[in-house]
Amino acid sequence: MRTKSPNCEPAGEAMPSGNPFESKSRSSYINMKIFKAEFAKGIIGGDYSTKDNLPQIAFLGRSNSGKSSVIGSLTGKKDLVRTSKTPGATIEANFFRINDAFYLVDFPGYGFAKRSVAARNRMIKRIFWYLEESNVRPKAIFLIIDGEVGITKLDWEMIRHINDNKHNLIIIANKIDKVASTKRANRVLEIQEEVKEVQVLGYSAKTEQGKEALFEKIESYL
Ligand SMILES: Nc1nc2c(ncn2[C@@H]2O[C@H](COP(=O)(O)OP(=O)(O)O)[C@@H](O)[C@H]2O)c(=O)[nH]1
Ligand SMILES: [Mg+2]
Repeated sequence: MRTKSPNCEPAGEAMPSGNPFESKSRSSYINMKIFKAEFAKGIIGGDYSTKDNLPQIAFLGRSNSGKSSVIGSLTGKKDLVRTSKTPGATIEANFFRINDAFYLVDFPGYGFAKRSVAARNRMIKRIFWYLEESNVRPKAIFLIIDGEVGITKLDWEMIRHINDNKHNLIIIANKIDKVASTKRANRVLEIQEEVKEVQVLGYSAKTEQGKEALFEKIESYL
């Protein structure tokens, strides 16, 4: 899966070194390539198993935080992962099989304000159930937040629940392009200080800043 490439330019704008967008092992020139990405299944019920039992990486987050966009930017197939013009519309967890080697699982968002309270609670319960007792445990959970907005009350609840159930957790501060370029690195560090031991990666599904570091992080759990 690891491909050495002399052309592995970091995505996005150049940043000063020692910033949270840079991968930790740049010298290795690791650049995971996604050469195959296909929709495998969408589920509303609780069966997270797949026939091939390949490892799963879960993408969770509030509605509209950019889960689908992040997966679309990683796979380079924006059409594969439908991003919603009507946020909060997706209720399926969608499985994308990558390189015939692992799955990225795009979860329905939680906390969508325009849903009824009952519907919101149902969704949150469903995600809690997944974290506690799903038949397949993900190798890691990438919690997508809006990097400009920061961690919301519901995100905190989710973070606590993810930690209580001893999952590997990484927070993706997405939409970082909305923060002025001079303030981006600091914004990510601010969020990092809030969550202490959980790692935070800055990201933009729009400009693909942070893509290399995110690839590496995903790969480290496979
Ligand atoms: N500026 C900006 N907009 C983004 C980014 N990621 C997603 N969006 C937008 O945010 C909205 C919600 O994205 P979507 O991927 O559907 O969110 P989801 O509900 O979490 O799957 C869409 O209008 C996206 O175009 C990003 O990195 N930067
Ligand atoms: Mg989505």
